[in-house]
Amino acid sequence: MERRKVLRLFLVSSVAAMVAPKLAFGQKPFDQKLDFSSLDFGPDFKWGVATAAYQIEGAHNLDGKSASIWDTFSHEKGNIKTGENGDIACDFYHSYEKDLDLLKSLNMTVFRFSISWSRVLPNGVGLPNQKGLDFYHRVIDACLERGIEPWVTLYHWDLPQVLQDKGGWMNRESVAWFSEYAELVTKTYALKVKNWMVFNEPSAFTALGYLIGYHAPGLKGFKNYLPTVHHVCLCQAEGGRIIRRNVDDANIGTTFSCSHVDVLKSEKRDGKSAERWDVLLNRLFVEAALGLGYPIDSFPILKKMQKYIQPGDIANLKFDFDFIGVQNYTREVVKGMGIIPVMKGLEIKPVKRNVEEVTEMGWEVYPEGIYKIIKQFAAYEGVKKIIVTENGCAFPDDLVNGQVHDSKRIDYYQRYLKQVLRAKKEGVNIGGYFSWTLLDNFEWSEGYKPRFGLVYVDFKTQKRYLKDSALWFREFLADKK
Ligand code: GCO
Repeated sequence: MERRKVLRLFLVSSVAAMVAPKLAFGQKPFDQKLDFSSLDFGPDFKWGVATAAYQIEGAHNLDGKSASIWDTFSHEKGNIKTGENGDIACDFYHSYEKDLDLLKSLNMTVFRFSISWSRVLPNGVGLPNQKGLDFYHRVIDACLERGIEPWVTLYHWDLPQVLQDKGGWMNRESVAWFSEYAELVTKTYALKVKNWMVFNEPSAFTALGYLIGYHAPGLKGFKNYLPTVHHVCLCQAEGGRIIRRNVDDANIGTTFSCSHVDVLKSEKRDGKSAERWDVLLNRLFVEAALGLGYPIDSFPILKKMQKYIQPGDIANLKFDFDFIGVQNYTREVVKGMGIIPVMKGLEIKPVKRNVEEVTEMGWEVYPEGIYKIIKQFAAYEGVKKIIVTENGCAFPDDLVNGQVHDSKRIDYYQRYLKQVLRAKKEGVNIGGYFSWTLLDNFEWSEGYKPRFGLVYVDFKTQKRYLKDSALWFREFLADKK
């Protein structure tokens, strides 16, 4: 419940927990007839899953890897609701072949994963760790051997702790550090990996980690957030240029956590808050990449970023990405705070809403939201193609006789996919859809409790079990074979 709530300052939704309808013995949970099929998305549409290094790999200090800010943060008491950490996670470091076999069995052909910076550059810069580089060679080779495309995210939140000790993203030197990391990785895998993403959700990791302190490294305040935003925006574009230089025929994108923003009532101050929330969540990073600069008029506190901007920076924020990754789960509903601005320029008031359906994260199930946010991003002239690089849901899963009848998760996917297809049929150039996620994994400050996976992981035994939602995708994608 907390992550998005914290980020949007607590929108409270109190909903009686829905009890998943029990299935009659032997009834397939996906007999529901759909009025569309995977063929409607076209023969070139990419179907896959998204994952992240810290959330699945484990091997947190093995074979030369140094600590990331998430290793540090998850070991600090009180930061993780369940007191858990990613030391072992799904042990993907050792089980990657088995997990990629599972992915292939679902008729999916894309595996999106991130590289752990501190695994390949334990000092953050300088001497590479060959064992770390070799691990990702093994993962990429295992993908290719199975006819799966590796899609690599350069940065999914796990900054080397040694760099955070020098100020991390707040330090202007982070641009040089990130460039050195991107050079190493793109040159190492240039011949095997053609699909790249620079960042995963900059609006999330900058606000959660440097404004609100809910994620690693746990810092708060605009004095930490604003330099972080600017340096990350510089790296977003520089990372694109580095990939373009080092990888022939690269398909280069970057991903954005984004949600349609609605106002609770049509009061003037609600509209102002919705506009500011739309900037923080949806516009700030994509508009920088598109050469539109920073939307200061809609979020005046961004003026304070000026002192971190050096001559030539604004021009360097722009990069011509081949695709934009849209990552959507829910929608945001905001209400103005007329009396005491909660965070200076960000006046958002928690709203009590009785929503019909809410996931285990407390996020409203609002399928039309993915259609609306795709259309919002597609409306930018510079956006050439959209890939839904994350969409999925956490619901409580019961493992019974090796099966998980997760009908609510199947229903969620069917309804969200219908809205993605709606946008595509209206002419939006949508090139793919990646489920978040393959395996139940470490859900950041919520630990392992929220299960997003298509595959159930018994973390005591590390055994995997295909949920009904995985079986549904296998059948849904069988048409495409
Ligand atoms: C994100 C991250 C993922 C999350 C997923 C579920 O989008 O925040 O990319 O790491 O685990 O979104 O919250």
